[in-house]
Amino acid sequence: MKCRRCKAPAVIDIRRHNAAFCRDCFLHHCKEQVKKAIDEFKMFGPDDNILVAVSGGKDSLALWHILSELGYRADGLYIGLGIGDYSDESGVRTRAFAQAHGYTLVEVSLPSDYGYDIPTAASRTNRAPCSSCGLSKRHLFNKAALDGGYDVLATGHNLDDEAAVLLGNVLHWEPGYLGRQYPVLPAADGFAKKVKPLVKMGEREMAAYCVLLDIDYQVEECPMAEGNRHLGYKEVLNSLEQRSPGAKAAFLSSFFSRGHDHFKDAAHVEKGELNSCDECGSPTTGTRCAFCALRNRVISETPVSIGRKD
Ligand code: Q46
Ligand code: ZN
Repeated sequence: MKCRRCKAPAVIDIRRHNAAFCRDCFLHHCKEQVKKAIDEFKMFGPDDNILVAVSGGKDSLALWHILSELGYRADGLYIGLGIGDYSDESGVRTRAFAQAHGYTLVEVSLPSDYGYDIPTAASRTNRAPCSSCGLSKRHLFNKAALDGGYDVLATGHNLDDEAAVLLGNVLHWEPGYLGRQYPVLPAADGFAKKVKPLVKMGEREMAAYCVLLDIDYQVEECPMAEGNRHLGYKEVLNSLEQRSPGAKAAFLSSFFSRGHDHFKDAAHVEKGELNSCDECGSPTTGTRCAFCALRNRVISETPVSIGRKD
């Protein structure tokens, strides 16, 4: 197996590109793919300040590294979710990575700043852990990007993640979700611009990127992910990909180029008219945003002291 670019011995093959690469050409390829996504979807420019949501996993650490290598001004945002050892270790890895590279890391802790953690939220609300977790993260990502004056918030969702979400949205024909599923969501009143620069990168490639650069990432899966239906969708798509390499990327990219536009209006309709949350000022269709409602519900039964930042 030889490198497509320089003909040296290859260290990785990417079947959907029908190509193999040596170490250096693979690292170059990853940066090129990210650059391509940034340009194609007009994610941001060289003068923008980017906040990268980092979890300590391979995707977000690799994204932070690639953006910095490409010369962008990118700070990291780590949210401590209070998921036992998993969160402790993810935090340690993220801090060590930031320090080793001289990157700026912004930290928010759900337990110390907001008085609850994800396992408690899940049990107190009877919601799936990922539902409370996703809601909390979305709110805090947005808040950190706006409060910090960043132009854009970048997340490490990769091709596999996005294809799995798309399959779920299609299986349930969710027009509002389909309308919002795009690599760029523009800024709006109370909402930061959000981008996903890894949409052209597979999960396996991101792991290889970290291994080849000795990036020590959190390899453990989140212990609360069990039952997350996206894991099942990923398995289905992987077996499809096995049979016909490129199927996953084609599914996702054809949706972006040919399907998404048909659902754009549904996304706007679902948002409805927005007010400011009574408690935190975030946009909401009611009087209190979903984050404050969740937090109130969880902490009203949790006797802990709360040091609020907002
Ligand atoms: S951290 Fe949170 Fe994920 Fe764990 S509880 Fe689910 S959403 S799986 S990316
Ligand atoms: Zn609120």
